[in-house]
Amino acid sequence: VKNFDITIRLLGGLLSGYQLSVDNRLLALAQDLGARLLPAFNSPTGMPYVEVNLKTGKVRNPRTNPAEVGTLLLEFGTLSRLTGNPVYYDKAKRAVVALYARQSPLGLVGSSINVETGVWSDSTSHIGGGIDSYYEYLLKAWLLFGDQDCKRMWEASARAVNEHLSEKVSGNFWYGQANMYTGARLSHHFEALAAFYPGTLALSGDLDRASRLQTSTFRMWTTFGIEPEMIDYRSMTIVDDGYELRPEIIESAYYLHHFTGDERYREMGRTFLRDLIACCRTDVGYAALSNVRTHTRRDSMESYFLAETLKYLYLLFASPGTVDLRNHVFNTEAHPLAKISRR
Ligand code: DMJ
Repeated sequence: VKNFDITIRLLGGLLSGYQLSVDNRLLALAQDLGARLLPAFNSPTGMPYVEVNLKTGKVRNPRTNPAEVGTLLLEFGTLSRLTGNPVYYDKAKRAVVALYARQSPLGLVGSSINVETGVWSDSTSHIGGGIDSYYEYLLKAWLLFGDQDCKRMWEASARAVNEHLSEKVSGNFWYGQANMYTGARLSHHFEALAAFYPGTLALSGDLDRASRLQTSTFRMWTTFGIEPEMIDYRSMTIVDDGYELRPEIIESAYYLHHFTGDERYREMGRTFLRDLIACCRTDVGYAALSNVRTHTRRDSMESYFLAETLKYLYLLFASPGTVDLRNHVFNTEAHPLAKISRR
């Protein structure tokens, strides 16, 4: 299995389910799964291999990315707190520290790294898919566990990202692609996956950048009637014309509404819901689109549509206290995890 996907979807789901139900069978399953995933971390750098065999512990695929290395600490850390066994927290923390130690002097990370050599094989820096939730988890690990190392890593990373990746184009605020060593701008693409960032910025207290970026991403949605997978924000043209039923822009609207109470984020939510129903609804579910221009549908619906897209849409309109964000964080698959004190 892929360590990253199984961790954020299944381990996160089991842990969240356990905390909500206090059904010990879920914690037992989480512990069994966590122990079977641990061999993934047995690399020379401590960063996990992409794949691990749950029966044999055999690992493969040393070429990974920051998201797959850095999006494990909420789940493995919660497992440690619930079981009293520090090994899960320690392995996941060591991995993210090993990655952070390999950032460039500018404070940026690249798109692809080898867990055996620690060498970057792609030095393109951005906040989109493959890097995105690395930043999200630095912030959230500080919020959930009070981890001061994660606080420092988040603050330094957010500064570098703002300095080298953000730009203003025709009055709109965006984040694009740059070389991690030189800061040279490589492209001006914004993908649907990167629309998580206003939510993360809002959670960190940076409501100014959060609201400006959300205004831009909402424009990305409304310009095309639904959100393309990737645009060039200088020309406002489509680079990738699919729509994968993604949650990120809705997730960010939820956080922004939660922290500001501004009704315009619920207005955005009405637009998202209206367009989802018009473009994607079928008799048996909601379909991803292969083309946002023609509304051509794929015969597919990813599980995150239920776990995240609909959940954040619901939460956007639910009463603000439905999930208490002072005591919970959502993992990157929208499973709420509760703060727990160390045993
Ligand atoms: C989800 O699996 C997670 O949100 C992940 O962090 C990014 N990709 C999908 C949703 O788009």
